[in-house]
Amino acid sequence: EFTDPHCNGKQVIVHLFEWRWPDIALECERYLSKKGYCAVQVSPPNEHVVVTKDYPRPWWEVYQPVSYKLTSRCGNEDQFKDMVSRCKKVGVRVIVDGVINHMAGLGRSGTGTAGSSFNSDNLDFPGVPYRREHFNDRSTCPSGDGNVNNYGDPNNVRNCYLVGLTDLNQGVEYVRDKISGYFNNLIDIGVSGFRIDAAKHMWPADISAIQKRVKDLPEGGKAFWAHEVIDQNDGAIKVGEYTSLGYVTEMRYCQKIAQGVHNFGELGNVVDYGWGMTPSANALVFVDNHDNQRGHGGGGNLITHKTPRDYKMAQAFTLAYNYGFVRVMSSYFFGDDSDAGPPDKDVSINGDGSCGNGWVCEHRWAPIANMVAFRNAVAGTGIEHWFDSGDVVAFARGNKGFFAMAKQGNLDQTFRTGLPAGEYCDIIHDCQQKVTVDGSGNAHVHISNNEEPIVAIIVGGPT
Ligand code: QV4
Ligand code: CA
Repeated sequence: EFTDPHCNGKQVIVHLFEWRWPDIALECERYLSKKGYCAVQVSPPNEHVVVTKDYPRPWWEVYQPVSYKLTSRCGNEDQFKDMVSRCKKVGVRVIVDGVINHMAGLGRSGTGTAGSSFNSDNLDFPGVPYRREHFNDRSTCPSGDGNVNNYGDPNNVRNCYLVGLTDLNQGVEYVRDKISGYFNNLIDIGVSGFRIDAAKHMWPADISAIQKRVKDLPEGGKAFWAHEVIDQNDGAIKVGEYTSLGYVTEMRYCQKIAQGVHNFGELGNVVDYGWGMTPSANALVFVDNHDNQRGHGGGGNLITHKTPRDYKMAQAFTLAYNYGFVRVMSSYFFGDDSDAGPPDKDVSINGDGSCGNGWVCEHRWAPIANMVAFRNAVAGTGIEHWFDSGDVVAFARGNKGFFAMAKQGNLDQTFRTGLPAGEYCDIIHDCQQKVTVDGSGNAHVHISNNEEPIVAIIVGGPT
């Protein structure tokens, strides 16, 4: 019942990280709807702290809530409502990043982005209002300094303060009501689902109790839920504790796809259930996310937009493969400064469709954007005709699509595609080359040694 983000079969969501609401509304209308994206995950829309001390406006200030009023660094309530309705009108759903594990961090006080006063050290958030009795205290947190510091102990992970963030007690009825009230307000506005921030730091039973108070969508059916649970086989908490509540983030995939792109011989094992990876039907899958691309949340060896050729291969493969529900990351440039906030400028669109003003827009890179149609077209099919030579990987998705990738480029090879005979457009290169499938389902594939050494064709695609 949690498996459908109400997208009429569309299979891919995009995270427009720290985009402002007017830019997202435009992007839904001018791009996401046309490329077949199902939904956009937006940054937390609720009131948060304004960090200026030590660092001017870091990106992570939006993860320190002050209230559930809808004015954030991304825009005000009217802009938020306008975005949701304009996206929905063109068939793109909005998924909100729900920060409900905690409020602002210790040591912070003053006024939030919507004008509410607050004082973290006094556990006082009048904009909700939350008071001391709504937070976890040391009686249930087994940690010397009150912070999460022992991932081997669920009580420590869930009842203590994550990096000093004042930890709400979701076991309290009043807290459940406030959080579900916030979500219900968003559903009334037209929001279709939630990414639950720091779900690992909340008890699954408490999340479930909150979900039960959240209304169905006006169009029918339950909201889409994706729980952020970082499980790298390195602690007591497992993604499996959350799969009955919705999708769970599968962080191990980030490592696996990076290994696979570095050595194509590993791509056949990119999903390793023996390693504890979550079943496909429960997995929210991505090449990187806003945390690990800048070394937060465990970081690790992964691929980001900073190595575009590898990134295109990783993301295109992920969209072609049949594991999980895919979220595409869309970033802004940040150089070596991992605290740097988003550009203080609109998302501008260049003549060639790429973005300017510091926005990366991976979701517009052709091998990524055009593979959204591929994944939509092949939904429900399996992997067939797998070929893997160490430098080359190719496979079909049922008799609906065929995908090939050559690490060094310079490929001229005949493959079984399993597709009906005909002439198909290579969607990776906007139809600059065609692929002819013969009567026995074979096709000769040419890949040059360029920035996107990939070919993909689909039944029913552009001709
Ligand atoms: C500092 C000290 C602490 C001290 C505290 C209080 O480091 O030791 O206790 O002050 O005095 C920021 C700062 C951090 C600061 C904290 C509190 O980086 O140094 O603590 O604020 O003021 C993002 C960032 C965090 C940021 C946080 C809140 O990643 O760096 O903390 O926002 O602004 C784990 C979790 C996982 C989490 C991941 C990052 O299991 O749930 O770490 N991922 C999600 C989000 C992530 C976000 C949060 C959770 C918190 O994806 O972006 O953290 O909402 O793996
Ligand atoms: Ca908690």
